[in-house]
Amino acid sequence: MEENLTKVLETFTNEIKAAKSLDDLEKLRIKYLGKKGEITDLKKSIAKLPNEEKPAAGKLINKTSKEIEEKLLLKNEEIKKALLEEKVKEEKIDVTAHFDKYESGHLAVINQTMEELESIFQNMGFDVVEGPEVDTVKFVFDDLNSPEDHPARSTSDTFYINEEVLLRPHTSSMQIRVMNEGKLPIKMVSAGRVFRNDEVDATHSPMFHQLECLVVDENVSMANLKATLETFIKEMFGDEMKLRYRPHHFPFTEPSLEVDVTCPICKGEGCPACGNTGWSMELLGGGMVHPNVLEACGIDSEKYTGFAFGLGVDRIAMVKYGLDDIRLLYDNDKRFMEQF
Ligand code: FA5
Repeated sequence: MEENLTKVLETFTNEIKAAKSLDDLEKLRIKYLGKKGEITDLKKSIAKLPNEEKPAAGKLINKTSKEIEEKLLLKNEEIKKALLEEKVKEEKIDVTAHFDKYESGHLAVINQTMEELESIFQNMGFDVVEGPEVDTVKFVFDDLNSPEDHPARSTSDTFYINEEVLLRPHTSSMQIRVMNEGKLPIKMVSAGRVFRNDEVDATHSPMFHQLECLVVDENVSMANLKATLETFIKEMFGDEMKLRYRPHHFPFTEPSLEVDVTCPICKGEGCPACGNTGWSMELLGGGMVHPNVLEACGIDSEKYTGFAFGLGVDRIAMVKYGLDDIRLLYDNDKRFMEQF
């Protein structure tokens, strides 16, 4: 019996060494410990032994059986560990591997500029207001003190939808909308698209953007207008930027002015881009709100005064980024857009 068991254990030890999979192990378990397994057979053969040999034989078989079970268990753990390691190796993420980047879009330069402007004015205590691009003749011209024969009213300058409704040619109609709300004092800005039948060139587009600014309160003066403009220009372009005021005429402000800034290309030295003047193109128009406009909105012009201005957002972006042609903002050229 002892000899038999030693042989069985020897063969088993060789076979388990060669086992590679859990399947192999299961086959070995059946071969040795299964119902018709070699150890089971030996156990059954005890019955045929003389009585005095039975206890020793039984003990020996149990010991060998236990040894086989332990070896199967150990090998089982070994194989499982190896399988897990293999799996981890296969699933390892190579963080240095090349992958195709998805291109993500971002705000267009105009919208970035508009947001920057709004944020500058918000920091100066202004409310940001939104209004419609399709507006009425009353708000765009009549209440803004525009004479019946003002050229801007003509169909060759402005896009009409019908006699009373049009695409706003400026954001100044927002002055009327806000003043009509009847809340004083007013300190607001409103930015958005405007439309004009202007011929396209380097500084004109038929659709462009303006930001309107309006302040109405007691004792508002031209000094407040200048201080606001100078603070905003420095916030937008830096301390070096200078302003130039030129007298102008608008029906809705008196006195009125236009503003240019230092040429962004030559920094005021004079160059072909600024026609050797050292000054940028015209950036904005403004002035003291005309008393007729205040009265049209039910505001006592004896008690209240105000200033207003409207600036060209596209031209602000051109100065900020040194662009020599407004069309760059609308061409949708990826090489241009990716730079912002
Ligand atoms: C006006 O539109 C007045 N509403 C501004 C104003 C508001 C004056 C409040 C007084 C009080 P103007 O037509 O000059 O003004 O236009 C204002 C700015 O819009 C210009 O200075 C310029 O920067 C820009 N602009 C005008 N036309 C175009 C265009 N076709 N393309 C691009 N920008 C333009």
